Amino acid sequence: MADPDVDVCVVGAGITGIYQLYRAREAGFSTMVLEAGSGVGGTWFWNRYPGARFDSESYTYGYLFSRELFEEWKWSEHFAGQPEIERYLNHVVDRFDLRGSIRFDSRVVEAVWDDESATWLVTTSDGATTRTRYLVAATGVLSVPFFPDVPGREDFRGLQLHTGLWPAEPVDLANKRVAVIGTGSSGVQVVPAILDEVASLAVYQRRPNWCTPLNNSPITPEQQATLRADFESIRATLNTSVSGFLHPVGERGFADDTDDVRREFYEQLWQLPGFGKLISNYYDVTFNMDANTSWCAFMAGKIRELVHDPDIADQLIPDDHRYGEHRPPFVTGYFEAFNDPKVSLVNLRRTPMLRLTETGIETAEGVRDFDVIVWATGFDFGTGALARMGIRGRDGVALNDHWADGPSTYLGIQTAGFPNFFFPGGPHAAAGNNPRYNGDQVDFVMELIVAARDRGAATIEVTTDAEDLWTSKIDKAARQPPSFGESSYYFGANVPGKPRKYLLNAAGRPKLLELIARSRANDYHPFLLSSK
Ligand code: NA7
Repeated sequence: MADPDVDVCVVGAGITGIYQLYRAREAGFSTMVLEAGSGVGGTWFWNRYPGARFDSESYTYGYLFSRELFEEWKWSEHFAGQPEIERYLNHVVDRFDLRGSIRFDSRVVEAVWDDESATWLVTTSDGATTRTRYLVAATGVLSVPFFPDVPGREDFRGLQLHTGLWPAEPVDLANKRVAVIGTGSSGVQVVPAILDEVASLAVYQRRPNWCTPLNNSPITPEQQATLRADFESIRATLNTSVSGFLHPVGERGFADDTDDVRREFYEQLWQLPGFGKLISNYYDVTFNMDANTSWCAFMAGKIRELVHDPDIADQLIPDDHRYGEHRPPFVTGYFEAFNDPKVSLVNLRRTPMLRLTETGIETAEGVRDFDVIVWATGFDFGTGALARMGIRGRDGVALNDHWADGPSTYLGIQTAGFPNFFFPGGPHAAAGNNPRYNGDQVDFVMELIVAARDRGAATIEVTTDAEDLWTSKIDKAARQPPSFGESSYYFGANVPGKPRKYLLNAAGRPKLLELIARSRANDYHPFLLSSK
């Protein structure tokens, strides 16, 4: 019978994978991480486009498992940029001596369960194999860049870049004619960041999003001191809050205030950092249509103030979805960029994109020439990476067949028929500040693996009944406000042919924590820990 090379094989050295490695090593398991990139960081390794930065507060996104780490790392800004994030993750890996357990440039192409030995055989693109007792895919939800199928993409003779695959070496955009396609969180970050450099910038927008100011600022020495002093209370809040943020949840409803008070409240919200505008808003802003319409009217007014050309302003205001129906991006100088004569807006709903040519982009209005085209067109969200790993469970069943109609899971942690396989931070995971929620899942995965070791069990596998129940609960909850809308990528709507199935955890973090506690109290039911 084949013996495993390692106890735990983690795929991906992003935020979740690094934490999984740390916890598995701490628990005394031999552990190896297979990482496709040449460095650590995952999403924060690949998304190195100009302007890439957190829109969760830096100190709420970083790790909380070590007070010393929290105290010694001084984030420079409330919302750190990508280079600082990458430095932080490298610091963590070196500080806890984790680098030696990570094999870089190793993309997993196949992972096959062997019933006989109760192990997974994992193959990477270089042909190397690793046999492991437990396989943990920490492959993230935003890790497979999506390119729309626009005819002629291979004809364009200039440079094409995707925000999610930005090269490590500097890209010279000086005096270049640049097109940015897509106006999600990435597109709206990249536009103002490259504006000064480029000769001209055309923004190809299909649907505008409800963008609000990020309101970033440096962290002052006084704030640094307060953060350190408040570590325990910050950690306690982040470990229990529904969203995984520090922003207090709004307690007043829309009907509690008069128009005048609302206006003043909206002005205060507009000045709040990041997700404060959503979390500290009226508690009913996402599901009371009067509240939503009122807040949207306020934001539309702000956009009209910021953008000088009224026609452009109108086109930047969403008209097809309520606030909170799509993931709201946060911006710094995005709307103002449209006041620069170098910047133009191409409204793809008025003039659809037809094809790329050798020199540029052709729409219904003709061809515009470019030196560089930036695809800010998002990701195959949630299941993209898992679908490309060649995973086969019991009886050779492919994960892609098991999930042909979209993912089915228990707690976003396991799926039936795939023993000893976990995917914290994957489909049915975070509906909030990702590292917090994903960390809850990693902690529970470790607890299960330790329990299996303690009782000499060879396999951990969730029951089909539990998976069906949880998945139907998620699917049902996902179709009721205040969930994201079915036209968002959270339902896979951005990738043609992908099943429309909810990819986050609509039941929320409290439910996840409740069911984890219940499982712990019931001898880990509905996970079966078996000798084989
Ligand atoms: P998103 O948020 O998925 O945004 C992708 C953008 O690309 C969005 O504006 C799309 O327009 C646009 N898009 C997609 N396909 C096309 C085509 N065919 N033509 C024109 N425009 C297109 O990805 P991001 O990278 O910005 O952000 C991902 C996450 O990173 C974000 O949610 C945060 O969690 C951080 P559409 O809205 O579909 O009309």
